[in-house]
Amino acid sequence: MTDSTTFPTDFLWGGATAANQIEGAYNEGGKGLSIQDVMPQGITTPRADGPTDDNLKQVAIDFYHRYAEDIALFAEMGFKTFRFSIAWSRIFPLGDETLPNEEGLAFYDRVIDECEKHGIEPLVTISHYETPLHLADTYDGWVNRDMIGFYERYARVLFARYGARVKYWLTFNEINSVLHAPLMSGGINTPKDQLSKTDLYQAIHNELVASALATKAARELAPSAQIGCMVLAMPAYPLSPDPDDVMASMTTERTNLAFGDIHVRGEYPGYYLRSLRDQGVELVITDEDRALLKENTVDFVSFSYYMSVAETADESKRVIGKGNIMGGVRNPTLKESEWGWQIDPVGLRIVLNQFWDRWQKPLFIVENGLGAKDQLVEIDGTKTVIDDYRIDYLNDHLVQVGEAITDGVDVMGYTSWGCIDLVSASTAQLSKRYGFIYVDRNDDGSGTLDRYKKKSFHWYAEVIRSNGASLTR
Ligand code: BGP
Repeated sequence: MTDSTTFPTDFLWGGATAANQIEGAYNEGGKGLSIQDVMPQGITTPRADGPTDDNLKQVAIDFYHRYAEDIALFAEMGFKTFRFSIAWSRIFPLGDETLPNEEGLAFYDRVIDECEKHGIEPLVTISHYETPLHLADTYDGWVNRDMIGFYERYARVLFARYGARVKYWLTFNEINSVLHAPLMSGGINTPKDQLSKTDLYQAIHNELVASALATKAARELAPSAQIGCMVLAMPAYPLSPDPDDVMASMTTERTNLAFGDIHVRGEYPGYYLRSLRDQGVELVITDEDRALLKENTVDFVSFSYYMSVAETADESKRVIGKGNIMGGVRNPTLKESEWGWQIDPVGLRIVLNQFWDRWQKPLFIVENGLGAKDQLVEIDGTKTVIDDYRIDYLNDHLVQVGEAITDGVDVMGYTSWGCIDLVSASTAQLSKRYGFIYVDRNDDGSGTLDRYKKKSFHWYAEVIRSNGASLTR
């Protein structure tokens, strides 16, 4: 048992989702197409030319029509917060228009109404892997500087409309993932193997400036809002104590840490500038960009954490494992999930301490969870899933969050990923389930879409009710 005072009384317990993975209704309510509508198999295959019927995201779990029922279930678990994203193409169907789509805005009014009804604090991601397709096709996504203006206009519309009701905002989901998944993360249409380093790093710069501009806009339009960056956290341990391995692990970690450094400190770190020079990359950075980055740093740092990796300077020992978008060198000491993601609860404590030591900003774990195959069973006439494996994963990670809090780390909250089953980002499967709530839909699209409470539903409700005291060590 953890000490019941470990978690602060205002700790934001909850769950996380993204529009394209739950909403469905891909062509309703005036919504335009997004890049997800041409990614029927996630990042496992090249994009399609247009929407195809095999794309589970066209219906997803039909949150667009069932949001009230779903948010009521979250409330039943005692959620203090619910993380969702706004589909950019519902608000600006093409992305480069000047006027927003009122029907899209009204949908999120209703979602926020429902959260308020249950006393749930919305946590909104402005851009979560769902760039309007037109922006990818016409501008090559974030490679083009015009994107900064389109994003700023979109963010301003959101702050003006919801700023008084939504306190917590994230500018870009896993902003560092653009290094590995340029289309999904950066709306970049040029295939990864044809994308120049200069275009890739210019896209990153453009996103960072846009993130700063969103922070600036929030200060004007939604003064009570708090703005966070969101990074994919994946510690890279040295595979051996050889100093070359330690240096290699530091270099790998810095490819991710740079994004937090820039959001928190407002400038490019020296190691990042050196890496650009070493790669022969020259960026277009204006004095105005520099000032924007410096003057509009974030209020908090949020991150996803699923796994760690190892790193080594010895090419012959670089055995690459699977993993969240980027993966890395396999750690022989860890077990892995059915999808080959290595499971490392202590890594979460390490990340929390590292980020706190480095940035001294409140930290928010906005994604963590286990993708697993579930078996729906009937017990005493009630359908459920006995998901002890998921409970164990979440319990062990939350115990480490408690340890980090005891270490003195300022942790704002924890939203487990896919609190209701949803379509996977990387593989676009529904059978890779993360939820406390089972959704009856299969990879072939069959199913009733009915919702069932898993064993973990009741377990998480008790964790929240007891503010972490019910966790088992
Ligand atoms: C993160 C994404 C999410 C989510 C999660 C799990 O990278 O932010 O959108 O899907 O990983 O990954 P997957 O769906 O591939 O299992």
